[in-house]
Amino acid sequence: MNGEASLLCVNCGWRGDPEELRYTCPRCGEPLTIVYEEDYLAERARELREGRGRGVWRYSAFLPFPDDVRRVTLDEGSTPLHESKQARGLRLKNEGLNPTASFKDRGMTVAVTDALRRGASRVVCASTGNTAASVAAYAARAGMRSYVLVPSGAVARGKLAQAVAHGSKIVKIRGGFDEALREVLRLVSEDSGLYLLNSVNPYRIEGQKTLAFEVWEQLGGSVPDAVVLPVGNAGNISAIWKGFRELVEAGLARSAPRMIGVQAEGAAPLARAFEGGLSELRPVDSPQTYATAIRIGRPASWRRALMAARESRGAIISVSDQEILRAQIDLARVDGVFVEPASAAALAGYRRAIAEGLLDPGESVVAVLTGHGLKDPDAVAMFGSDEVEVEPRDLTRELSAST
Ligand code: AN7
Repeated sequence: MNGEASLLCVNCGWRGDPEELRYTCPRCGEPLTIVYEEDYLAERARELREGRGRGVWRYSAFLPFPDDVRRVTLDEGSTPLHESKQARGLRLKNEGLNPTASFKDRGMTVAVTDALRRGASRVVCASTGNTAASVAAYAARAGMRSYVLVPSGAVARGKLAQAVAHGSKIVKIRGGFDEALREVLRLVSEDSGLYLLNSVNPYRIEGQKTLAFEVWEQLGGSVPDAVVLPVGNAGNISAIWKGFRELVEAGLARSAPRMIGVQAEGAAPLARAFEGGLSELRPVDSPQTYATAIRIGRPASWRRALMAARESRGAIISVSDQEILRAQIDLARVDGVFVEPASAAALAGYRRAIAEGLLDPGESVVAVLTGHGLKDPDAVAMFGSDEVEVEPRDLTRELSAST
C-alpha cells in the first residue's frame, strides 16, 4: 500500500492524498472516506482470503498501510458469532469481547497506528463513553497523552472507570455528546498537534469495516441476508457497509447484506430522515434514551448512514427504551450474553423489523452486539433481581427446591 489509497468526499466528490491528514472535506465538511484504486482490492483478494493471524490485522491487505507499519494493537477483533436461541437464523456478533469491551477497538488499533506513524503525541476525542475507554487504552499502549471529552451527566460508570484507569485527562463538558464533538472539531482545527480519534477519522472506519470480513469468514465465505446494529454517530454502519461493499468489489461475495440501523426513539434523527425519505438531517436538540451510548442527536456520519441503508435496501428504524430493556434482559437470560443497553437495540430492532415485515422469520441475520454489559452496571437495576441475605444457618431452607 502507498499511492493506491485516496481520500474521497462522498458528498461533493472532492479527492485528496491521505498522507495529508484531514478528517472532513475542505469543500463541504463531510467526513472523508478512504477509497482504493480500481482493481486494487480485486488484486489483493487472495491475500484477504488467505489472511494470516487473527482479528483486525488479519485483513491488513485491505488496510491503508505498508505491510511493515508499526502496529499499536491489543489483539482486537476475532469476536464470537453465537447462534441466538431466540430466533432461527439469528446470530449475535459479540463485540463486547474486544480488549476494552466494545467494537471501538477495531477502529482504534488502526487509527492509533496511523497517529503513531505520523508522530502524534497527543490524541483527543468526544465520547458517550466507549470511544473514550478505547482511546484511553490505545493511547496508553502507544505512549501518548490522551484527552477525552464526555457529557457531564450521562456516562456509564464502567466506561469512565476505564478512562480513569488508563490515565486519560477526562473533561466533562456541560451539555451532550453533540456539543462535545462540535468543540473537539474546533479544537483540532486550531491545534494541529492534536490527533482526532472520533469516527470522522477515516482510519477508524477502515478498522471497523473488518467486522464485515470477519462475519463473511465465520459464515464460510458467505454473507448474511441482513445486518442489524445500533446507530448513534453513525460511524459503524458506514464502516460495516463499506466492508461488505469491498468484499463484493474484490469478487469475494456476490452481494452485500441489507443494513438495518436501529436508533432509540428519543434520539432518532436518522430513523426520521429515512422514514420521511429526506435528503437532509433534522438534528434532535436534546436527545434522550437510557441507552446513553447512542444519546446522539446530530450524527456526524448521517449522510453515509442514509446511503448505507438506501443502497443496501435496508432501513433505519427506531425502538423504545422499553423494547431495548426487554431485549437486554432476554439476551442476558435466554442467550447468556450480557450487553449494554445500546447493544440490545440491535435485538429490539430485529424484533421490530420482523413485526414490520422488513425481515422474514428464518432469514440469516447478524445482530451486532456492540458493547459489554459490565460497561453500564447501573442499567441492571431495571432488570429486577432475585437476591436475599440470610444467616448462614438458613441457607439450606433458602435454596430448597420450592423457592
Ligand atoms: C455500545 O463512544 O459514540 O453509530 O462516543 O458505544 O458508530 O456511533 C459510541 C457509540 C453503538 C453507536 N453501540 O455507534 C462513543 C460513541 C455502542 C456504542 C454505538 C456506540 P456509532
